[in-house]
Formats: sequence, C-alpha cells, structure tokens
Amino acid sequence: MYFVVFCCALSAQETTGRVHAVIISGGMNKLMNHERYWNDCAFLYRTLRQDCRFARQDITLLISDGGEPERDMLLADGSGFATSPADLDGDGERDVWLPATIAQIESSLNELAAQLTTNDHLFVFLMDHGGRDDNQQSYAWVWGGERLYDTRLAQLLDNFHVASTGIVVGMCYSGGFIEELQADNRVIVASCADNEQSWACRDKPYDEFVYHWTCAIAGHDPDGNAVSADTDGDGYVTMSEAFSYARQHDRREETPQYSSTPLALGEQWSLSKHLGNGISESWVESKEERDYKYYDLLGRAVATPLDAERKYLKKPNAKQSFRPSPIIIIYPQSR
Ligand SMILES: [Ca+2]
Ligand SMILES: [Ca+2]
Ligand SMILES: [Ca+2]
Repeated sequence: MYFVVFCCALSAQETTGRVHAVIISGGMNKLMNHERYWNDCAFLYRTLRQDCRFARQDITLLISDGGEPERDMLLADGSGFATSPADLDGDGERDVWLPATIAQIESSLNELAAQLTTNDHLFVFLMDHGGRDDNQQSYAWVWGGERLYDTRLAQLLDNFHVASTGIVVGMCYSGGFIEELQADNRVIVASCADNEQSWACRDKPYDEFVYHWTCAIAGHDPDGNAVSADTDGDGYVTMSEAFSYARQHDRREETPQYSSTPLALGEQWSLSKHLGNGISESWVESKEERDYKYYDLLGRAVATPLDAERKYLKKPNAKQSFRPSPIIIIYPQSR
C-alpha cells in the first residue's frame, strides 16, 4: 500500500513509470475468428480497466477488423456471423479502433516503442489461431490471413527500451515464441509447447489457458466468482503466480510454458498492485540499487516504505493526484 519512489539518474524531469498493455487478437478472417477470442480480450480488458486500474490510454487494442461494422466473427453457438463489439466493457463507449493486421500491429508497436521510456513497462497479450511452418517457426494468423511470426514480433519488441516486459501468448504452438522473445527483463507465458495445439474451454466460450490466467489476474471469473491465485498472500498476483494458477487449472491437452529473465522478475512482476499496477519495489531495488530511495508525496526523502505509506495515509486526497495506473512513482532526486 505504499508508493515506492526512486530517483532516476537519466531523467531530469518528473516521470511516472507505468505499464502499457497491448492486446492483440487477429482471428485470421470471418470464418476462423471465433467469438471466444473476443471474449478472451474483453475479459482481459475489463480486468485491466476495472481490477488493475489501467487508464484507457494505457491500453492499445488491435482486434480483428478494428471495430468496423462489417461482420468479422463466428458466433460460438454456430448460428452464424456477427460484427465483434467494439465496446469491450459494455460502458457504451467504443474501445476498439484498430485492426489486428500486420501493418497496423507493426505501426502501433513502433509508435509505442517511440513513446515509452526506460521508466515504463510493457505488457503484450496475443491471442489467435497459431501455426508452425516447416522450419519449426511459430506464428499467429492475424487479421487479413497474414502470419505474424515469432521472429517478427521479437524484432518489434526489441525496438522498445522499457524497464521490463510481460508477455502472454495463447495460440496453438505458442511455446515456439518463447525462444525468440526471450531477453533480459522479460517474462513470457505461453499456453502450450512449441509442438502442441492450444485449446478452447469445453464448457464456456473462452480459451482454456488464457481464461484461467485472466481469472488469476482479475481475482474472479467473468461472473464475479472469487478466484485466489495470490499464493503468498502479499496482495499481488505476479506473473509467476498467475502462471501457476492457470497451469494447475488447465483441463486441456496442452503444456503451458513459462520463461523469466532473470528468474526473480516473474516473481515480482504484477498487473494487480493495489494502487495501480506494477512490479514490486524489491525488483527495482536490485536493478537500481545505488540510486534507490523512498520519497513521500511531497518529495521528501524518508527511510522506509512504511514511512512513505504513513505520509500517504495522512493525505487522503492525494490518491486522486496520481495517474490511475502508475507502476512506480518516480521523481528525480532534486525534487
Ligand atoms: Ca466488425
Ligand atoms: Ca467501452
Ligand atoms: Ca502474490
């Protein structure tokens, strides 16, 4: 419940580290774009907005035809096609504006890479049909029937200069993405091994692994029934905890995969921090140990996180002055 503050030697102005989320679901085409992909994305979007307190502008959505009125989705009950709703959380406001084509994915990721800084963190969720070619390279079938290869996604993510990246890939053969995406300060979760298919839930219109993974992050299922994946009870569901929960609850014939570099990152990286989202301070401490300090809301150095929390608690209105989804509040030392 405390704000953790450390100074950044590189920055001369106030910066706010935050997580930016990118949700991608191509679906290939109208015939193949299952309603459950939309459900996976909408559940995750609601989780990020309502449970993890992401601001709207901190989520990029690239979903099938981009919210255009044409029918682009095969209904789960087999009754035909529909347009995938552009309003993911049912609040009456359109959320989806961008199609999940190769061109748009590249353009959006390149734009984001130019905007995010070393104080920021990136989260990428990729759900789709997946394939594997003769060279054992995995890919996702994005909108328009094009292939987004693991190698291409790796290139796009390498353009980012963020502090850390969390990635969830849920397609068939998604485990094949791990080798290409592995890098320092990345934690990667895949729904199956590189030579396996990944499956839908048998009893609900979602995909099995990502359904349980999102339940873990949300702390509840889409109907509001409580889920507890916070194994160590510290109030944060980390990538490691969410993966363990989803793997344990996965009822299909698939072998979920996990990679964290360094290993401790996935045990700290969380989208569900109480006050906004983010990784906890201990990882930052190890990364920025020399420059690490705690500050209260007035920018005065204090000794411990508890001191920072006490100062915070004395200012009940101060909460509103922060962005809805800070990961860590960072001030320069001179503040
Ligand atoms: Ca549509
Ligand atoms: Ca909406
Ligand atoms: Ca925990």
